[in-house]
Amino acid sequence: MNVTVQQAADALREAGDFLILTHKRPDGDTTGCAGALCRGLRALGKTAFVLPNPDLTPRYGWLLEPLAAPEGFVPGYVVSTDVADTNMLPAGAEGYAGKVDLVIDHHRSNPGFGRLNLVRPEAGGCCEVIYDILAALGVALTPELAEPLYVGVSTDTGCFKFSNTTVHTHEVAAACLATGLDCGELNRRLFEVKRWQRFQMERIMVETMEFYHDGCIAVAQLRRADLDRVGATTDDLDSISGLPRQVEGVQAGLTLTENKDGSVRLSVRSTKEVDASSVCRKLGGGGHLRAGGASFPAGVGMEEAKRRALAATEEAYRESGL
Ligand SMILES: [Mn+2]
Repeated sequence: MNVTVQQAADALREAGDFLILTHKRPDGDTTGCAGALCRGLRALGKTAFVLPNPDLTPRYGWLLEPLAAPEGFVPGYVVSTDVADTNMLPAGAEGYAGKVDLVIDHHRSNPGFGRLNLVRPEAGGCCEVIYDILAALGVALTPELAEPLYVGVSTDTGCFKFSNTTVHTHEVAAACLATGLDCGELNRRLFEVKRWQRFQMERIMVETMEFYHDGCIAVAQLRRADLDRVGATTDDLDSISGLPRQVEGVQAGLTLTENKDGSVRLSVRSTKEVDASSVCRKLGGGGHLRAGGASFPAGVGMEEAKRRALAATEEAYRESGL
């Protein structure tokens, strides 16, 4: 059942013993959402925890580590935040697939896998929806709530520069700044400072980049051997898939990353001419209009993954008549 912000807030007010779920390969938005919602519910006197996510890295781990559910915690109410579908639940959370009481999300491909579903595709960051729910619950914004909310809205909008940035995104950011949040320092940590390993991976992406469809499609490859040689971590790859789209003329930037287990991850970043989510859906994935992802199992290999990703992108071009 689809619900409004008010109905979601009412359901949360009635319930207790909350467990909050984040998605696979957690980003700033899902960790920001879970961190802010957990702290907001605690401010109401509720018991609330975030389910530990084994994919969590130091980049965003600091937002959730103090909120981790203790072993054996039996939840009374399960909420997922920024999780597009049950196949995006991380290892250890699969058992909750049919047991999510409230889905809070902003992915247009979300099928509504919860008992209650609040999915708002127009929200730049899912944290904007969390902000509205906390407001409906009457939770006052404090610096400790503002920090995760700001991390979510800023990272999901590329620091307020992607096309998903709205008036509401800025309203949420303004409310966060009003609590005294040091956005300059946070932005520097989130968007400016990079490890040297990251710079080397960007160089490798540039070297591997190939162009198709009259320069409208760019494909970059991050091979496991290169990642290992450079010593790049998951955090060094955060948002790196935005790079191919920065090349002038590119409308669909495809980044293929070889995982440790041999599977290949595809990230698509697009301009207004290409629906990234429709490209990824053809490959069993999903996402947003301008950002999507899909995975190829081990055994497919980089070359075949590239061929399939290109074919899906060309098909999306044919469908749109461009
Ligand atoms: Mn998000």
